[in-house]
Amino acid sequence: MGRACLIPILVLVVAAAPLWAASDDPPAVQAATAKALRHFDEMKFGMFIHWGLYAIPAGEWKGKYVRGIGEWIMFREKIPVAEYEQLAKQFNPVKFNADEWAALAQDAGMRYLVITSKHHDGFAMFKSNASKFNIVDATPYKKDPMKDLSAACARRGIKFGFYYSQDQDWHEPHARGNNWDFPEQRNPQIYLEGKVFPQVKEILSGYGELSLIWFDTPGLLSEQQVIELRRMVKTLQPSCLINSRIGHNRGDYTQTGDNAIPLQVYTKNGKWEVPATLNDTWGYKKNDNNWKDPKDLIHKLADIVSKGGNYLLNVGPTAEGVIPKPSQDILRVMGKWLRVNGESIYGTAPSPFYIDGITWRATTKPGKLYIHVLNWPGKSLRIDGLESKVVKAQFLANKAAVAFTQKGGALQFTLPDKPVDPYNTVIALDLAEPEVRVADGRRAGQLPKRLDLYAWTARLRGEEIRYDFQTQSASHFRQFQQETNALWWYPYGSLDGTYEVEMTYSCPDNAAGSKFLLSAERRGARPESRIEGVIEGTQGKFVTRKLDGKLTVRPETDYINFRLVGDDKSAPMKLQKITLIR
Ligand code: FHN
Repeated sequence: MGRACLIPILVLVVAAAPLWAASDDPPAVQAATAKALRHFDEMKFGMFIHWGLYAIPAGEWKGKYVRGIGEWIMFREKIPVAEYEQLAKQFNPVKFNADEWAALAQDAGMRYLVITSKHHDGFAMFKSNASKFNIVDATPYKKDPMKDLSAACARRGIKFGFYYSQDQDWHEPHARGNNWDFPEQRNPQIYLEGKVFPQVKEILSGYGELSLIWFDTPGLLSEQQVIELRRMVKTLQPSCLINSRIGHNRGDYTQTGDNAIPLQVYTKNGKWEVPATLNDTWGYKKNDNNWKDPKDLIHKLADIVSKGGNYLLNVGPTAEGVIPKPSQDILRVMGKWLRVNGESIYGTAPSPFYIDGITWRATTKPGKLYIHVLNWPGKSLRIDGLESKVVKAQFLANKAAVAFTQKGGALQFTLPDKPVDPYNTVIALDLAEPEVRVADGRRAGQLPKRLDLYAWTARLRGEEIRYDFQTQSASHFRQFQQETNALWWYPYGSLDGTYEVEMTYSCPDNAAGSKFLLSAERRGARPESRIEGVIEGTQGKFVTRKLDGKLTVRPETDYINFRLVGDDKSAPMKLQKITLIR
């Protein structure tokens, strides 16, 4: 490839590099999978739906607010199976309208839809002969909404997929998760043969062509059991994609963590997807109104696509079958933006540049480069390192020409004072050649000496933490027993080295004094590298301070996180960014 970054080849690599040795599959299955992956890569944006019995308590149990994600209420409150089963008798989603849901996905510009056929609570939202604990046999509704939904999606050209919790099932003694009813030894094979295999067969047989099956939280099942599960899926529907959360590296494509966006362009491991929430829960919670701003979501869509991923954005319908109005409104704003700017998202390849800052992102197609201006830089924008000649530049929002100069490696746009599009102004560039060539030192995968980890690119963990767009900073670092509000960044192999660190933050003097911890960690292990310090007062002004100590981040590091430890007196501090210096 030399110095050039060849888009068609890049697309092929992204689409054709599965997670595991796909050669274990028969050739016809391999071909069907590769074709499905190419299509999956083009779609970019999908709707996730978490719908189940947990929408009845909706985050409250016996009059008490339950912290955390709504669909985990049974686990959090250790609700006995016999008691949880009673919820089914009340589940009657009379307002459910499959076509309205599919129409919403379509209006939002979502190209695929994935719905919970069975979540960890073990309740099947489809007619199942393998377990009576299903929507047709156990509820007054008595109908199978998945039949209508799969048909409505097919009519509207939306690819349809099922979420299925294969490992945790709190209803079953031999599955993982429920230690309050079933403390004795488990034999997962009994659970697999009695429930998982027959139900997976049911969902693959009764709902037309499944675009994908979305397994979750692997843990208990052995590699052999997972292989058997994979074989079953691919025998019934060879083109049905399997996500990485089937476990043991047996998926066709990767999930990042929930709401976790890789820091840089990430194509090493084949295709990937970010599952994400619109507020702080997946399943409906009546008091969760922490809705993300549509602008933020449009930025995140551009960010994810520019790094090579798909965005699977969740809605949590009520027990009556209604998608909450705020979710609908947000998604329609996204759809409106996509109707004008969709060519810069669908079917694009990732950025040929390394990701720097939060001003802009890039996506590409043969002969095209799209610059997504996320945070308006004022009257001009400079992009360094593009070697391909630009022959034309225009705003997608109004088709107006954009004035530019290109000298050496510097491409400079003259811009109006204010964004042309209030959400994300895309500048579409026509190049003189099909390939996008980027100078050595600027390409994706080559990082600069100083790399800013902005709060905006982190996953905000916790119910209280907030992001402020004005100051581009996060605050409310509160501490609770079960979860600490914190920022988590996901390098996904992009960083390797020992770095000096700066922190850009503000803190009122009277809130100063808490200890903070910045650490690089592997999942489930002790922090590999850490820097501790004390939040000093800054009279409420943003300052950049060098931290004592160095942070080592390895390709295997799962995340870097920032949090307060000890006490949360400094919770109102505002963290804008952490800068790593090589
Ligand atoms: O435990 C689940 C959670 O409830 C939700 O379904 C998410 C979606 O990605 N998956 C698991 C946690 O990662």
